[in-house]
Amino acid sequence: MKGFGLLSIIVSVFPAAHMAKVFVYGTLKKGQPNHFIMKDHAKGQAEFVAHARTVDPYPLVIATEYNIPFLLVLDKPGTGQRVHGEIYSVDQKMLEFLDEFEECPQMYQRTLIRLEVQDGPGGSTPETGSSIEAYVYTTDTYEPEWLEKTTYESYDSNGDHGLPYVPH
Ligand code: PCA
Repeated sequence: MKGFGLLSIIVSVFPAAHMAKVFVYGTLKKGQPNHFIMKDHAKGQAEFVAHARTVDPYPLVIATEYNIPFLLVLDKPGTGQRVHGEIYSVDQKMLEFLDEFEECPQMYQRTLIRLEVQDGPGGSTPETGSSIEAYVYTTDTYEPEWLEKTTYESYDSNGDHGLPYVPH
């Protein structure tokens, strides 16, 4: 059969083999303006794994005319806060959609970071307090003045910062 390669055999035997973990900290979180994407099966599969926070601190800032949240990767350790978010297990189709949606690699770059697992829904959730790696959309292409901005521990589009996300 055409296209029935080794990967498709592995995936059919171990469906989890092609799942990737993604940590979302911004508009993709529950209750935030782009969360609908994570629930849209036409875009692929995304299953909530657990709440988590970054092991290392990072500046999470809100920038551009659209009030977009960005996690900045700096070469200055210790700047920013331990950022809270949600880990999802996503299939290849969703990962590809998210890369396109997040304009990766032009606007964001998908990098691996270490997370401390907080509460999850149980079942196969990794243990609370354990550390796991997941992909996250960070950026290293920011304006110098973004470093002067307020940093947030937990993003909320409707927070009292008064900078709601502008869909575009
Ligand atoms: N979407 C991605 C990166 C920032 C954003 O708004 C997220 O929620 O993690």
